[in-house]
Amino acid sequence: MATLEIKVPDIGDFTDVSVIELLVKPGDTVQAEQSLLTVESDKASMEIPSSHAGVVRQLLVALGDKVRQGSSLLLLDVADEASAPVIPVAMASPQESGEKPAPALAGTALPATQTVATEAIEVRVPDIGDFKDVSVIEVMVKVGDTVRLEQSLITVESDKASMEIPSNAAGIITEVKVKLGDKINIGDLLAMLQGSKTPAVAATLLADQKAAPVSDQKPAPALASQALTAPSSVADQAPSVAVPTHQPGALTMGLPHASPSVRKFARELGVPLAEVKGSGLKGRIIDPDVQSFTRSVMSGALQTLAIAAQQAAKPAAAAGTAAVASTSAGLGLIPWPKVDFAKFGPIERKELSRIKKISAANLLRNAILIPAVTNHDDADITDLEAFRIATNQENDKGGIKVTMLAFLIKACVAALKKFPDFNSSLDAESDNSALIYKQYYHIGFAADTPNGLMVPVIKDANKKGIFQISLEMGELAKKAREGKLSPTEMTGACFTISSLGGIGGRYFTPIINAPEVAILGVCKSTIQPVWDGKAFQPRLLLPLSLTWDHRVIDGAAAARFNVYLGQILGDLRRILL
Ligand code: CAO
Repeated sequence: MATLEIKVPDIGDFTDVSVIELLVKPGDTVQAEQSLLTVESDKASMEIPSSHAGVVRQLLVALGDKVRQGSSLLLLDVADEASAPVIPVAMASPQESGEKPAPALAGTALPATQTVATEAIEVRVPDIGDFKDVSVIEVMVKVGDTVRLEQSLITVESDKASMEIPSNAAGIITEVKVKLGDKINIGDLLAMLQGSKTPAVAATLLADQKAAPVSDQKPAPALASQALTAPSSVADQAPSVAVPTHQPGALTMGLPHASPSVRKFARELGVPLAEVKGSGLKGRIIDPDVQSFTRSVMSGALQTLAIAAQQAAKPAAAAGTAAVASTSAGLGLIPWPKVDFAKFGPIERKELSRIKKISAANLLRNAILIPAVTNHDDADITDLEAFRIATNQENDKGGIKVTMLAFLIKACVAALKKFPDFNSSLDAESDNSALIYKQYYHIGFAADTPNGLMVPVIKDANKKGIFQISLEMGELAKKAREGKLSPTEMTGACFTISSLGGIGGRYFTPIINAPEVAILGVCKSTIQPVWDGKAFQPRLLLPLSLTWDHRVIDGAAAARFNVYLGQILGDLRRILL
């Protein structure tokens, strides 16, 4: 075991870039090329990969630190034989680049025509820490694929994180023992492969596979035929391969090269990574690549919708429209205007924050793909606000401030219980042909942060009181503003509330946070004259804007939901009924 100091590699023109995301922590097992952290300059963000596989001993940077090429990032415990530099995926061959071959491989390259023994190897789930019964969400290899040592075979996901499981050997996959949706644990058999666990042999085997496409369905022909004709001089008559000496060359792996977080992001958007062009280091696919892919698909979808609308409106001209469309990149919309704003006055260009870029892709998808309708209503919160103020005056529970949003969360839980369709999601696995009803009540709330909009989630809001919800909300909102929310704290919501009440405004049309089916927008309460049958009374009215997915919810149900919500907020005792 050796401890290596992992440093920032050559990152081009980036100097003194800020660390905006730490993707690993002490104790984590990382693979070579796995992203360790994300840095952001005023121009772009990029993930910094590990040059080695190993276990993180200590982080040497914190969020907000500035780093540049050569800055120390972390200490990594690596196996002795792994402490030599790793050959990066898809690197240029040493001959082409003029570099020396990586020492470990150069020093152990086998002589020409040496026979190398391969064996049938079981690839099992290694120690993956606290993860139990995690779901297989991606199988990255198939029978016949050639894999290298430490290459990711599958991705698993728990409710906390996703992780890629690497191969403990190099060779050709002969059997894949898991499929999508399987639950796996440490020690489970993942795959069988014909190959070697010895790094030197493994590397040499792989070096010889340059000509064999790794994603080929059949076993790589060269290897297969050599296995048949090779002298059976190896114990157990194991197939053996005559391996001519090769410098390690460009290993063109058939898999898209992306970190688990990027894979997860792509899956959420339904983006096929294989079709995305990576702009990161060594062609690595990074978040902005997924976003721009989504944008291009979405603009295509919009343009197709526009064509459909044109054709519906002008049936006679439809053929002509389609013909024009097909000549302009197959689509009918005029392009987004490109304006040289500087012609009209001084300007300044500022890159969008990473969060803004991510939410942009999500918002665009949700705005386009959900047939959303918004109902506006008012709730009379005169008594509730008086009760809230009185409670805050009495409150001796460590200075917890009871907020209107905490009452709204409780009221929404009651409404979700009464109208379960609002607590459902379309089953994307079956092409939206079923609804999944959730029996838990996790409520997201939009928080405005310097970096953009974030949605922390109050878990099990049905089991919590107003004080606890107020306290948690305060903590989560603070974390959101400081950029310290963990993925767990931002996932799993059934329904979201977006409150602009502290700021102002009357009504707005919030965008549903897919795969949720509704969202409640709340604006500033104002005193309004309300007719009580005899006279106008000054009442405090809270404007509510409920946006709902018309595929799941009907207008009448939405109106009832809002009315019920108003009744609860008008008299919280109704929750007890
Ligand atoms: N009507 C009138 N006043 C309200 C109100 C309402 N509906 N809701 C809150 N207020 C008042 C509170 O009484 C409080 O006033 P005081 O400081 O005088 O007590 C003030 O506004 C701040 O309220 P709060 O501390 O209770 O905070 P909050 O619960 O309203 O908001 C949070 C917390 C995190 C939701 C908020 O800070 C925030 O980020 N809101 C923006 C959300 C957003 O951006 N939504 C848009 C998403 S779509 O782009």
